[in-house]
Parts: sequence; structure tokens; C-alpha cells
Amino acid sequence: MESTFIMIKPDGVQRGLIGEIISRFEKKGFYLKAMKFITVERSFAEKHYADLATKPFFGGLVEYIISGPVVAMVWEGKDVVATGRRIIGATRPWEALPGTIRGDYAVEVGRNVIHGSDAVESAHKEIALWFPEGVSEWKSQMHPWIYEV
Ligand code: IDP
Ligand code: MG
Repeated sequence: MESTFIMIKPDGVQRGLIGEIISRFEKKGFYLKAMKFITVERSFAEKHYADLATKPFFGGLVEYIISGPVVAMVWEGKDVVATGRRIIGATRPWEALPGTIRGDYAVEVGRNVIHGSDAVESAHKEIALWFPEGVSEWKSQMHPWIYEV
């Protein structure tokens, strides 16, 4: 089983999409392992997006992420990193298919509602950054009804 870091960005929170987004991951058959509602500091946002520091949109991206509270989560499941990215949809909402979160709820790339780790390695890094205290270990009683093993 794999884990991924998912964050509902400030626009997703402001627009009342928290429940809808959590629902999509929950109903799919992934398990919520950690969650917090926080407004992060500039230096923290810069660390989270460090790989994009040289991009021209970096300043605006950091402003966006620190503009209000976000919902930071860890979700667990089979292939949850790649499948999570498919649930979220393409970075540019106009390229995101209907049925994906960005395809259904976003218009602009700088207001694309949600973040998801792009690889298993970045998921490890992001989970360690956002949840240094660790996550909750629990097992869903539904597990055998969702997974073959
Ligand atoms: P991702 O969120 O789909 O992984 P990344 O390329 O990692 O996409 O970019 C991180 C975030 O930076 C995007 O979700 C989006 O909010 C923002 N971003 C990416 N490209 C642009 C751009 O060209 N203009 C403005 N913001 C952008
Ligand atoms: Mg990314």
C-alpha cells in the first residue's frame, strides 16, 4: 500500500469544496491517514514548492497557497499516488477532463483547487514535511470489500 499527500488549496476551502473532495477519495476506496486545517507561512510554502522556485509563477503560487487555510491530508491505498493524480486531473484545468476535480471545479491554473504528490518519492518528502508528527495507523473494516488482498 502506498501513501500520497493531498492538499485542498485556499480556493477549494473558500469555495466549500472540502466535503466533495474528501468524498471522492473516500468513496473510491482510499483511506484517510492524517488531516489538518492550517494556514501555512511563506517559508513553509516555499519549501513545499522548492522544485518550482525558478519558475516565473513561483511568487504568485506562494501568495496563493498562503492566502488562507488549506486542508492537508495523507491518503493511503493501492497506487494512490498515480490514481490520486487522475482523480485530480491535469494541472491546467482547461486540459483536465470532466469527472476530475480540476475538470469539474476549476478554470485557471493558478486557482486549481487541489494539490497531489506527483510520484512516490515526492509523496514521502511531502508527508514528512507536512506531518512530521506521523500519521494514524488504522485499518478499515471495509478493506476486504474494496481490495482483493
Ligand atoms: P501540479 O499541481 O499538477 O503537480 P505543478 O507543475 O507541480 O502542477 O505546479 C504546481 C502548481 O503551480 C500548480 O498546481 C498550479 O497551481 C501552479 N502553476 C503551475 N503552472 C502554472 C502556470 O503556468 N501559471 C500559474 N500557476 C501555475
Ligand atoms: Mg506538482
